[in-house]
Amino acid sequence: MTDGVPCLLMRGGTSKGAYFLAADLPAEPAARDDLLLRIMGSPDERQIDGLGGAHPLTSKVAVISPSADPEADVDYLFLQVAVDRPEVSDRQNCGNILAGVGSFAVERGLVPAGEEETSVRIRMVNSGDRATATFPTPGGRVAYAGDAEIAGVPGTAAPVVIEFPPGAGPLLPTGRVRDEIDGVQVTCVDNGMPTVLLEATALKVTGYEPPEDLEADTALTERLRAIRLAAGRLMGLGDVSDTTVPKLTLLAPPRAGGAITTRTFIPVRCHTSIGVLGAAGVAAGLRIEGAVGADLAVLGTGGDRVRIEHPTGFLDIDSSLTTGPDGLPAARRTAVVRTARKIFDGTVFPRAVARPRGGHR
Ligand code: NQM
Repeated sequence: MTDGVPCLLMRGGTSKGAYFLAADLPAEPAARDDLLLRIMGSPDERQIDGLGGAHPLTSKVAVISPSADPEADVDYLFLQVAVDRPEVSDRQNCGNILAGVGSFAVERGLVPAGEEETSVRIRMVNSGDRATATFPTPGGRVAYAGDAEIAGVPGTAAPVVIEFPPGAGPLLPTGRVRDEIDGVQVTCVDNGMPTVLLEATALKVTGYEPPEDLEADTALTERLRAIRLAAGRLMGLGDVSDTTVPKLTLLAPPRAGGAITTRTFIPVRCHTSIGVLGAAGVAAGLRIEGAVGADLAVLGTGGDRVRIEHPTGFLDIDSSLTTGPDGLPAARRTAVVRTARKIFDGTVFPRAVARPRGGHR
């Protein structure tokens, strides 16, 4: 690996990550993860010796390969590289990094570009769910410049429209609309990302605080940690003490014309905006009668569209529900507009494997 690894660095939605062809990485997960830690500069809170940006939202990896699934063009495996711990996790998916997967597939020749726009059918390996990303490819080349604006990203860029067909798993993983944990009412929802919905005031905060104030509130973060561990078990995820799911979203009434205000813990840092699939869970939750937050929400008459307010603006997501065979609410359709941008395409050189100290005199 001293010759380096082909890598495309992209912003996907409000996240940034290193995108690789699976064939350019070791097939064996332990060897792959060791290499990715050395590429991203982990473990180190500044990630000074690698590509990582010293925050979970900028320490992400996409591994992409042609799909054997007849209903997909490519397989997308998302890997979260921890910043200050030597850990690489495949336990969660990422709908923001997903926004760059179709463009990457065209850039690397896995999918031919259309003359005007291209749709890429993606199998999301982490969850087994599917998505279709459609983006402009005038003259057969990916266009990154455009007029679409998303909160949390300066300027405008070409739109990437992502459609999510209903996933295979239940929308309400505990089988109930509400649960009570530690005296707090919660709704556990999974519309592509296991998420626990809570009312901010039930935790003695307003839900309008800046992320750094919430992160600094140790009474709150301790309480959330305990609730998350219990919710993980209720959701059938087992012991989640070392995993990044479920996420926790604090809900408060909207303040800027949207449907709801959110503050999302992912799960230790507080998101500066909100994840795409996390938002899909919130949007679905607000449509479920009796769910936590449903009575705080202002759902307009704009069809499927739900505007989720977050610390740096809002995310518009289309969400509609149906009733599943078990009589519980189930997702019918979820769709979102994101943008993505190729930042560099080149060769990344990983940090060398650490040698034991003191061998030479
Ligand atoms: O929920 C952050 C992000 C995400 C995940 C996180 C995401 C999603 O904003 O689909 O995109 O929740 O860890 O990139």
